[in-house]
Amino acid sequence: MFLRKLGIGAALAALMAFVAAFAAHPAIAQPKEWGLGFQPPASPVMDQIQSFHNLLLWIIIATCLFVLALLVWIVIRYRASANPVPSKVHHNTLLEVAWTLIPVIILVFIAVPSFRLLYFQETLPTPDVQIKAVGKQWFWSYEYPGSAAGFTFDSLMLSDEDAAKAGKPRLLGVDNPIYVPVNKVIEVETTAADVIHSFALPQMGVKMDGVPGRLNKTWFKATRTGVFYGQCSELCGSRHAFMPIELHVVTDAEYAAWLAKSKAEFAAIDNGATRVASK
Ligand SMILES: [Cu+2]
Repeated sequence: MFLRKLGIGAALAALMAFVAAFAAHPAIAQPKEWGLGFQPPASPVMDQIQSFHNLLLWIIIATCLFVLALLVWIVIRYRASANPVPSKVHHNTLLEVAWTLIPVIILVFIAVPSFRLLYFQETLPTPDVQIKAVGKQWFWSYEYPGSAAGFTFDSLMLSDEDAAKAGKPRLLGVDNPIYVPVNKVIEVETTAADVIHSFALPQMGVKMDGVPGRLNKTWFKATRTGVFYGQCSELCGSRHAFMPIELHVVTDAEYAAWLAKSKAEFAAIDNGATRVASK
């Protein structure tokens, strides 16, 4: 009895430690060991993706439990020893209508929030900032277009030693991160120079293929400041796993400072010449 109590106590303590670990890091911006579920969302789209995921999870759990219960019931109730003479009955109109209609109703119930989310993701609001991400084997090039601040730069993964020195996570930290202002609509144009890549930032709910010769568009609005990591999510060759994305979400003032610094550092090679500058 005492041991049992101790076991429950230990389990409770472990659970509380687990919850506390989560609570202590409400804005973990990268994958972590023993992580379960999504990283904490940081954009309205990801918020909705997560609630839709949670809704689906309950539907899936209920469906699995129902099917499991049916299986267990049939295996026990109709086993050979308990039911030596099997029934030869087949076709039951009511049952057949039910097992067709009920799944249809479940699917329609899922379709409504699913389409609503799809429209929300696919309808681009008027952007405050535009970024172009060009996938290359195996790094990202970014363009910040516009006649006032047009510039472009490459962003490569840091080596293990450099990442450790910079205090960045291994395989995720890059030499030149991208910066965006918080609470602003960021439009991301994606394309690629060689093979298909995919620009993915889990906490922003962004995953968009970069296809050579094509320009895809997606958007996000970061709801809090911080550093967020993503990775190329389309198998693009031997170093596919080593072209991470490092995003810094900062305040307007910090963004303006970074923009001025980067313009000087990376030189204005775009300068509005390759595209119509936004007014
Ligand atoms: Cu890639």
